[in-house]
Amino acid sequence: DKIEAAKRKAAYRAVEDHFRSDMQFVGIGSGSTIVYGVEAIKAHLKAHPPPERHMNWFVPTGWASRKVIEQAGLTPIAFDSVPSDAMLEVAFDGADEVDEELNCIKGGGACLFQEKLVACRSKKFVCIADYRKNQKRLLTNWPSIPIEVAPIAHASVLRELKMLGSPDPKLREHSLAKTGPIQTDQSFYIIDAPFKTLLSSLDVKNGADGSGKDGVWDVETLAKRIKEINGVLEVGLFYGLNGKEAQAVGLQGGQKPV
Ligand code: DER
Repeated sequence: DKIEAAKRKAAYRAVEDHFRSDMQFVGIGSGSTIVYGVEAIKAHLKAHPPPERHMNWFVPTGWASRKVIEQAGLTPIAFDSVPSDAMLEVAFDGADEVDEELNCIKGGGACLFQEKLVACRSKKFVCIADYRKNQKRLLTNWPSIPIEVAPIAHASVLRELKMLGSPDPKLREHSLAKTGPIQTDQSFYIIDAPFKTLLSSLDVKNGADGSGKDGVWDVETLAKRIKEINGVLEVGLFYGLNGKEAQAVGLQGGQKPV
């Protein structure tokens, strides 16, 4: 259908523009869009075989991501098995929402901790997102910020988030498959915290105040404040820039998250 076609087109374009067969370490994100990204990488390797004896290693961002790599017949390598002095040439991943500066909300799939770990260890982070994700500001369409927290701290993190202006932060429960909260690949919990639409750094440059007055924040300030809360492992806000490129088939481009 239209959305799947858009995801596939964005994925093939992202791989065409940013993947080369001679790359050694490539990060693979989580979610449904990245499946098309892996399919495109597989096709690329078939059409452009790597040099003799060259090894392409793919770094997953969680259990599901590893399965996608294996099912495509590609070779996974655990993040902590990559030589410590090596950077990944590129990481491909999806997002739940992307703003005009390519800041992202991530964590819809509860994999944000390893996704940010892999993205930040890559020379380039390529976000593959179809037109639905593309908004002027974050929290326009996607309702809340996913946050990974230590189970023992979840109640105190909820309280702190309310003090930062989140009207109704919630532990992510699995309505169908499991009673009680979902657990991540780190056996942590996810809190989804709604906030007012997040200002971009462009808004701030134009004089808007994102310091949290009346619950209005800019992406970077809020991400840092949430990350500082005791018990928070990671926040599903990817921000920072190093060049960007918006494609007709959907947003994808180089972005260095902080
Ligand atoms: O959790 C994430 O950040 C994922 O990238 C995910 O939310 C994107 O999922 P989708 O590609 O299925 O929309």
